[in-house]
Amino acid sequence: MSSIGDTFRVKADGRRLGTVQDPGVFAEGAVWFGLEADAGEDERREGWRLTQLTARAESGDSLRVIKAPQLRQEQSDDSLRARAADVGRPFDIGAALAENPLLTDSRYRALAGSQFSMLTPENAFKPQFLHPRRGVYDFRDADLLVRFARANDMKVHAHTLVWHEALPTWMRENDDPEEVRRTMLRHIATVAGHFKGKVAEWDVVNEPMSDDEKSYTNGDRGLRSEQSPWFEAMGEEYIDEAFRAAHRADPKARLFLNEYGVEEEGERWDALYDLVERLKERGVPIDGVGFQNHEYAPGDRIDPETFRSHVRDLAELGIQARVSEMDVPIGEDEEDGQQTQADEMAGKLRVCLEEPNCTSFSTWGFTDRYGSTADTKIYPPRTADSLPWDAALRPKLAYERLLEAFDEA
Ligand code: 9MR
Repeated sequence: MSSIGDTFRVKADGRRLGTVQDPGVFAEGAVWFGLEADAGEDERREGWRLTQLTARAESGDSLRVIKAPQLRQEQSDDSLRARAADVGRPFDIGAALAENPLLTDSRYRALAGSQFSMLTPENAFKPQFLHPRRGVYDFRDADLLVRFARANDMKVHAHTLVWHEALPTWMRENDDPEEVRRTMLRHIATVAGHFKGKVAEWDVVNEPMSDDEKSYTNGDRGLRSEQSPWFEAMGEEYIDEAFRAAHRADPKARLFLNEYGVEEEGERWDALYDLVERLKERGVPIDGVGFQNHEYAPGDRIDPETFRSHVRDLAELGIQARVSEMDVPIGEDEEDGQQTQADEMAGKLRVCLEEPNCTSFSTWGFTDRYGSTADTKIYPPRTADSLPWDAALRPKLAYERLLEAFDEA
């Protein structure tokens, strides 16, 4: 890879593969090497081991090895978190954060530590990364995020203990129900135990509701079945067991169930509500429900009042709510899209601020520079446009509207 002006040239085995726009990777005059040795969840591979890495300076330049950067960031009165601190009750403003930009991009780091009072690890707490082989745990990236939070007085909303995605291959391989149950319980005990006292909240169960029409009529009560090894092995009871195990491991952590597509009316929301009601009846220690609020398509834009009615329904059950992963792509029409994005985000924040059982508002990332809605499968890759800061880390209209929503509260 070579960098010429604001362009990268990529070569492999002497062949030119193409060029990509440099979003400022070398702006700080430093290069960070990152290597992924995990075989991922798709393929059965043994993985590999790096034994040597050589860096060489060309034509008389010198090389210096940099250790991890300073984690503590300067605070400012003019920030989302300063506004959230003035709400008059505990209320957190958060974003999903990733360890790589946190280490390598000082402007990302500065905004992350000064604008938010809460962080959700975007990927680092997922079983795929924390528990790559049976009984082998790797907490390094996750611990870095916890240290960053601590250095900046931020809470950690940990994500996630039990999900049907982001699993290491070995976790999917077993189909003895008793073994699957033991795996889940051991994973929760070890992971929630490791972070005991260091995280404020957990998404204990992520996305348990089904996308398949049939699940709402065939007796599965709207729960995701075949894709989930946990449901396959234990039925609905996996949810009870997961919450009980998380509570045993970290009794002070607030425990959430996190879901998408339940902001709107419909059988998905009804089924989720019924599930929470059953959990409460059975004495399961669930504290709250996260509404992800991904608005990937125009049809995902749900009237804030509908969302409010769901938050209130949960209040009656003694359950908290939060906006957990909001992002709103702006689409084709730039100007219109910016406005819509700002209105959608501020509308949900306003409701959350007005409903006493709504405890936090988080976006999924905060800058388009590292947004999860980027399309890297096409060439040239398309950057995300769904978050309150743009790819150059400039605040967008959405950021201004979020600040205003706090001021009106
Ligand atoms: O943003 C995350 C992306 O980097 C991961 O590849 C993906 C699979 O683990 O998960 C994304 O985050 C998801 C979150 O964990 C759960 N709700 C939907 C989020 C966006 O896809």
